[in-house]
Amino acid sequence: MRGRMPEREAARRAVPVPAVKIHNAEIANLLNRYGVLLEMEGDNPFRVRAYHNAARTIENLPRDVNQMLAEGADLSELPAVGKDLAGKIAAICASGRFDALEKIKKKLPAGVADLTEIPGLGPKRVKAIFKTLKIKSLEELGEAARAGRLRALPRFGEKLEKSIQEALQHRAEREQRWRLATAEQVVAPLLRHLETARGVERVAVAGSYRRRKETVGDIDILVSATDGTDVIERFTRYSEVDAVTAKGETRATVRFTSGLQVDLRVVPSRSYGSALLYFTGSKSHNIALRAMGMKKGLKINEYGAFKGSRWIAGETEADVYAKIGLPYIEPELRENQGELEAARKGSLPHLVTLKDIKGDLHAHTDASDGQQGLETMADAAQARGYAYLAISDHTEHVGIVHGLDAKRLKKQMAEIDRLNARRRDFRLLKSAEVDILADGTLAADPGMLAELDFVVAAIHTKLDLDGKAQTERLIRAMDNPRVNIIAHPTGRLLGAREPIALDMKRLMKAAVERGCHLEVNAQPTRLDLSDAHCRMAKAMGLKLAVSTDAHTADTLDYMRFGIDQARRGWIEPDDVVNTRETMQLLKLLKR
Ligand code: DGT
Ligand code: CA
Ligand code: CA
Repeated sequence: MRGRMPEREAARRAVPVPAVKIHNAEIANLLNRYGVLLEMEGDNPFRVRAYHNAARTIENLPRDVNQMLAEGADLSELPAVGKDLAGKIAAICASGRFDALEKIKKKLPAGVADLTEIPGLGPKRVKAIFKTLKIKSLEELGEAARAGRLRALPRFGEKLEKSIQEALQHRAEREQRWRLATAEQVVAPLLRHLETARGVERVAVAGSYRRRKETVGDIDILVSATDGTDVIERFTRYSEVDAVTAKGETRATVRFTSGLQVDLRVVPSRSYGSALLYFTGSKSHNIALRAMGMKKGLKINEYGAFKGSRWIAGETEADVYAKIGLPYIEPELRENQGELEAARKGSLPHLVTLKDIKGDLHAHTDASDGQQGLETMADAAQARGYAYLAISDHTEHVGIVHGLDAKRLKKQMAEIDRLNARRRDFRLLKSAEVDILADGTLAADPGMLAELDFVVAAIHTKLDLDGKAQTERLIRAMDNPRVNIIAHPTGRLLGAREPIALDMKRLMKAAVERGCHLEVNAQPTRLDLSDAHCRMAKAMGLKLAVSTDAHTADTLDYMRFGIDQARRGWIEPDDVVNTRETMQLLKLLKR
C-alpha cells in the first residue's frame, strides 16, 4: 500500500510488539478527561493545562507509546510531558486504566466529563449544570433541554439550549466510527503481528481504510497465504481481542477491547488482486464494475475475472481492471462518483501525492500554542525534504492561546530572518493565523500584516451564525487584500462539532475573484475541506493549500492525511498551491 511499507520495514527490525492494552488516542482521551474534571474541581489552571498539553503530545505522537516504552524510551523527554506525567502514562499503558481518573470520578460521576463533549459546554457551564440541576449524563442533559430547564441557568439562554439539543441529536444519529489516524495506530502493530504467521505471503488493509476515508466503521484485512490456519489462530489470539465473533478456515471477525471490529479474510495468491478489489470497495464501485464486466461477457467476483468457468485474471487489481478494458483506478477514487466513466474515457485525474508537496503553509511554534521553537520546526520541515515552512502562530485575540501582539510578532520575524540566513535551499515563511471577528474584520494590527509573506485567516468564535451571515463574514475577511488563505473553512471537528453554516459555492467563487485560497487542513480531527468540497473547488478553478496546522514538529507528518483527503477530492498537483517552488508560490499567493 502507498506509503505504508517503510514504516513496516522499520518495525520489523525493532523489538517485538508488546502486548498492548491501550493506544495513543485512547490514552490522550483519558488525560483530557482528567484535565476537564480537574478544571471542574477548580484545580490550578497550570495543572489542568499540563494534562491537556500532554494529551495533545500523546495523541500526536508518530509512534505507539507502548512500543516506545518496550524499547526503553524516556517519555519525560517528550514535549509537555514531565517526570510525573511520564510515570502516569507508563502506568496507564501497563494497566489500561488511569487510576487518578477513576478516583476523581468517584467524586464527580463519570458521565459529567461526557457533557463537555457537547459544543458550547465548557467545564464552567457543565459544573453549573451538575451543581444546580444534578445532571450527570448526556441522557439527563437531553431530558433537561427538552423540558426547557437549561435556558434559565446563568449564561445559558434559549439559543444555547436549542444548540445543545441539536448536538445531542447529531450524536445519536452517528454510528460509532473511528478516525483514520486512530485506526492506523491500532492497525500498524496488528499487521506486524500477522505478517510473521506461517504461510503468509502478503497482508493488506482493504475497505474504507484503504480508500482513506476520514473515518472507518471497521477494519478489513486481507491476507494471501498458502495455508490460513496459523494466521487465523494468531489473529484470534491477538492481545487486543476481546471477543471472537466468527472463526472459520479462511475468515474470522473479532472485536477489540476498544470496541473496534476487525474482519480478516485469507485468499490464495492467484485471487489476491480480485479479493483486494472486492474488499476495498466501495460497494457501489464494485457493483458498477461488475456490470461493466458483464457487458464484456465476464464474471467478476472476489476469486477473479472469469470467462464462462475459465479463470482469466485475479493476481493483481490492475489485471482485473485490464480485462474490463480499464486502467488501474486509485482506491481513493473508488466511490462510483464518475471514476469508472473517467477511466473508460482515459481521463482519470493524476492525483497529487506527498512527493509533490514542497512545503507546509500552516504551523505553530511555542510562541503561541505550539510545542516547539522555530529552529526545531525548521529542521523537521527540512528533514521532510521541504523547501519552505510557514510559521503561522496565532495573533492576539484568540482567547484560548497567548497570541502574538505586534511586538512579539516583530521579534519572531527577526528570528526568522536570522534563521533563514543560515540555511540553504530552505526558507521559513512569515505568516500568522489571524482571527476573523463576527463582522468579518481581522483581529490584528494592519501594519503588522503588511510585513508578512502571507496571511492565514480563520474563524474560531461565533460558530453559530446563520449561513448567509457566516458566508458574508468570510467574504468580508477576504475583501481585506492582506488575506491569502482561509484555514479550516468549515470549522468542523470529526465526530464532535458540525461544520458552520456556509454557502460553499458562493464562498469559493468569492475566493477565486479575490485571488484567495482555501485550506485543506490535514489535522486528523478536522480534514476540512471535505472531499466533496475539494472537487467543487477544482471545478471552480480554485486552488487549495494542503496544510497540517502542526503544533509539534512530528505532526508535520499529518500532511499525508491532507493528501489522502485531496486525492479523494480528485485533486491534482496543479490544484495545490504548495506544490510550487518558493518563488512561484509567493508569486501565486500575491494578490
Ligand atoms: P466502513 O467499514 O463502513 O467504513 O466501510 P467499508 O467500505 O470498509 O465497508 P465494509 O467493511 O462493510 O466492507 C468492506 C468492503 O467489502 C466494501 O467496501 C466492499 C465489500 N463489500 C461488502 N459487502 C459487499 C456487498 O454486499 N457487495 C459487494 N459488491 N461488495 C461488498
Ligand atoms: Ca470496513
Ligand atoms: Ca467489514
